[in-house]
Amino acid sequence: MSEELDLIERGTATEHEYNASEIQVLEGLEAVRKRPGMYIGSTSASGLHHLVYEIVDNAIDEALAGYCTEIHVTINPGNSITVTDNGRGIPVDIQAQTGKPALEVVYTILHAGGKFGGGGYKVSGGLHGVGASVVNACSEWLEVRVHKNGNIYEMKFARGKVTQGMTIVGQTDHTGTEVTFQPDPEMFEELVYDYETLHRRMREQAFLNAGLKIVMADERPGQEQRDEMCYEGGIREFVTFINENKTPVHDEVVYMAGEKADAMAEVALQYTDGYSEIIVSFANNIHTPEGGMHEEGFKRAITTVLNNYGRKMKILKDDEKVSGDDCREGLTCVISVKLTEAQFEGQTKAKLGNSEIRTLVNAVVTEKLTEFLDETPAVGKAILEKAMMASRAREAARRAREEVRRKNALEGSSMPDKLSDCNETDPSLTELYIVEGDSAGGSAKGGRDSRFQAILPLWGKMLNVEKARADKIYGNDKLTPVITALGAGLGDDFDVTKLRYHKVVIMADADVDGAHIRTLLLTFFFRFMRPLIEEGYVYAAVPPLFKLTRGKTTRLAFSEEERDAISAEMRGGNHNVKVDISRFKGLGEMDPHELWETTMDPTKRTLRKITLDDAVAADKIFTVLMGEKVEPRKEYIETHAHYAVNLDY
Ligand code: 1YM
Repeated sequence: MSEELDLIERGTATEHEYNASEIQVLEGLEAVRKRPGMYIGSTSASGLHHLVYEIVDNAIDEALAGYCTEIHVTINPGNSITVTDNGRGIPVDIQAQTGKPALEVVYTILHAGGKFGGGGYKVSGGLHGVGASVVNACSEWLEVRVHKNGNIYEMKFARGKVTQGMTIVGQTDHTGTEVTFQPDPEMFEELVYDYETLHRRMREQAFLNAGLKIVMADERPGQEQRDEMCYEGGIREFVTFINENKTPVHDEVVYMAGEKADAMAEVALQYTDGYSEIIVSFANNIHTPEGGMHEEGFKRAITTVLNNYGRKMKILKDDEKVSGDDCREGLTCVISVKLTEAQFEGQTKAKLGNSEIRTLVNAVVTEKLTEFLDETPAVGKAILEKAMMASRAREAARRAREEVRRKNALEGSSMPDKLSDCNETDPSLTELYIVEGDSAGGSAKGGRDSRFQAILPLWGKMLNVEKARADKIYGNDKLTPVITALGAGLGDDFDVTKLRYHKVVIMADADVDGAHIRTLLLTFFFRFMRPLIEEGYVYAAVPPLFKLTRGKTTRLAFSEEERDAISAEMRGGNHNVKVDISRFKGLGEMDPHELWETTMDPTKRTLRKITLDDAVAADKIFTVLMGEKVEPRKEYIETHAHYAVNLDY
């Protein structure tokens, strides 16, 4: 929930002047319709999916309060959503202040929420039930049915307004809440739900709430599918899931938990033989991709514990140390904390600010991890040796880097030979096209606008970086030109502010080889220059697949569906008209002018921004696509052929 919403709530919800304040609060629902972005982030796909999370959050709150064990989320034909739970059911009694059923208040008054019952942690961003009215305001229609007191109570709304007051429509032998809503086409640019997006989120919530059963279903014709998720092991199983295709250093996931005052923390971790670090953290079940105090507490603890253990076991000499980064190489860790007054900070309010949580997590991890290492010395030794290897590799990388710097300084010219740079030097205006193959590179060089577009061709077999450390990357003849051209360093020293181009465009063919080179480059960026992706500087060029010509008219199509649609359109219902269709075989086949016109001209081209809204999913995909295990890769490519080509998350 946004700050503005908070202001509206605090400024108006005074109890003595209820009527006056109610009017202002009701204006608030109008405010949601006027500026939906303030409440659900955006009106694009992300806002559309956010509606589901708001309703599900209410059901999860009910589970946390100890009354609900099962939640169903269904995408209906027509892209409406139904969420049901088997909790107590939203209260239906008449609220003294308003003279209206609590159910109506929850769905029509912005900020209306119940006081949180004892026994659980008050979770979610705000008060229990806050999101319900926001979802209602954003829905063309919404229907809610409550099973309670032996009755089924029903209420209907359209665009936030009551269209059917609360009515008993039948009898029931259980309790629970069922909500169905249709996102308002007047408000959303995107109206089609993505099953995978919802499924990922529901799976995450199932991991975070051990024992809670969540059933996801798609009932749209031709897309029927269903997933049942219930993890008795909670975040332990989350770690196992993330490491599914990796090779663990120790069999068991280490689990640690503790609480103090009104806060609790749990941490699950497992080391793998890989080099990447994955820490996924949550506060009150809300993902905190920017980290914060819980992650800080964890990092401090693990560094101290491993150094102390190493010294105690005489694995580390007296003056020897392993750094924090060394201690986290190959580590997969899930941190979940619950606290009463979570403070969210940072650019996207995705960073936990409560400093008392740092102390708690630090204490829990220090105690429990020390205990674990003492009890399982073989694992302790393996983890410590891994950290020492990381330390040595870091030292080697530093030397390799110095060597590259020294060489550059001696040879004078620092930019790679293959780079055709642009004239502009302000990075916010420039673009680097990384192009597959010398011939496509030639066309791109001929077709570009050299004022602001630079071209770097890549060719031949690239290093698979999945199993490489930074020291192997320096000096690699395929990757060094990329690093040098970008100018922002690598790994620990990557400094995004030194980036020489603010658009880095990967231009590869729309075939298997193209997908391969795109995947390799993205893996490289993901592992060694992650801020480049996180801050939205990486794009994939989208070259057209077909050219359609009728007389003097030429049009381009980017998919087979589009080809068929355009072809029908060009014929205009006339079967005798001839439309000539040719397929672009590859970028290298286009002449410079064609390449500029179709793929590089900023006023006409399509660029796909590579985003990283789910680092866990990205990590899994890269591990599978680039890792050593062949079976999962085959399986992945067979079931996700489409994703393997379109690696945009
Ligand atoms: C499918 C969505 O909203 N479930 C739900 C919501 C509530 C309760 C139970 C509930 C809460 C309380 C007491 C309480 C809500 N109640 C309110 C309010 N599922 C879904 N299940 N009894 C029932 O918090 O004390 C808001 S949400 F405000 F009316 F209490």
